Amino acid sequence: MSAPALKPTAANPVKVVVDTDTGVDDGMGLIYGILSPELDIVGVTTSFGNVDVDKVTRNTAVIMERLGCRAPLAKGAARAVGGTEPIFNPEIHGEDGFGNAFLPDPDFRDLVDVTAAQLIVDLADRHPGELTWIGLGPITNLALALLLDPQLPRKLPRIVWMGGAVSVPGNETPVAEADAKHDPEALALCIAQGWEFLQIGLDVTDHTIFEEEHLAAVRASSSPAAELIAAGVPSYMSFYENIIGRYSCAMHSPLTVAVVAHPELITREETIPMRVELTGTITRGMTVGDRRRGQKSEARRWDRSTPTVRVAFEVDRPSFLSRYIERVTA
Ligand SMILES: [Ca+2]
Repeated sequence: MSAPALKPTAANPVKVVVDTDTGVDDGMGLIYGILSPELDIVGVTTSFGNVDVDKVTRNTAVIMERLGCRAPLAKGAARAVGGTEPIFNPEIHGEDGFGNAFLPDPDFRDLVDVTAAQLIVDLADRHPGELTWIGLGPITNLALALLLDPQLPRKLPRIVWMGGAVSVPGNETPVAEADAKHDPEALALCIAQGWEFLQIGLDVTDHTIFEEEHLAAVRASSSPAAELIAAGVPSYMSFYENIIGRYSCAMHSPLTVAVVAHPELITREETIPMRVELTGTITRGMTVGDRRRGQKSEARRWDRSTPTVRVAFEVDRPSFLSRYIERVTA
């Protein structure tokens, strides 16, 4: 199923549902989404992932309330549809899931009494053919929404998901990216739907880096967004410093939100057949894209029914980072 390419503008924004496991970088992504006039956030849903779903929902509500986002917020999955036990990462995202900022409790003023999966189905019914689903964590809620409504792909045309690693190593294991590893069965189900599915994986996000100069710019601003980021990001940067030797962090989720607002940020992408490793003893959760050239032989080609996914391989990093800093410090 192919949907027309989007060119969102402030006058003609794209309607989005943001599904998040906030999470420092996810919070930074949600912040960018709320501040972007090219995006009309019609719903926010939460998932387990970086930390448990209660902490995620709390962090998400804090950000929405501080920035005046009045979209309905629904709490989602606490664990994988595939039954995998969740593994949380407080050493990366903090005990509170937002960089040990321990921000005051939100009011949960827009928390609705339906599950994330139900809210996704309801919003797709309310806006048929119009929504883009932006996933910043495990893809569990989308898989659950599909199980509630198998017609969902006809109503919800576009999926943009942060996760996977096709041409680079994983981060949770040598080959698996964390969000893919959290719920590989959900990912396999979702990519099999024939959706227009854009994957923003470690291929591009690991090289899109928030540096000390960006933190300095954020600290120099007193905007509500900058204050949130300045509270959450330093401990996340310290975690990366231990890994890559630089006080900095990867902008996984912010980049994913930004390419929906500004599709031209993607400068190279390929549409490739993709499979998710479900049974490997050391490779479970790996996103295996077939990038072989010249595989004309039927015997060596993957089955034609293999789902294809658009995978971003290069982005305009300077433009993204300057837009990000400009918007959150304004
Ligand atoms: Ca995430």
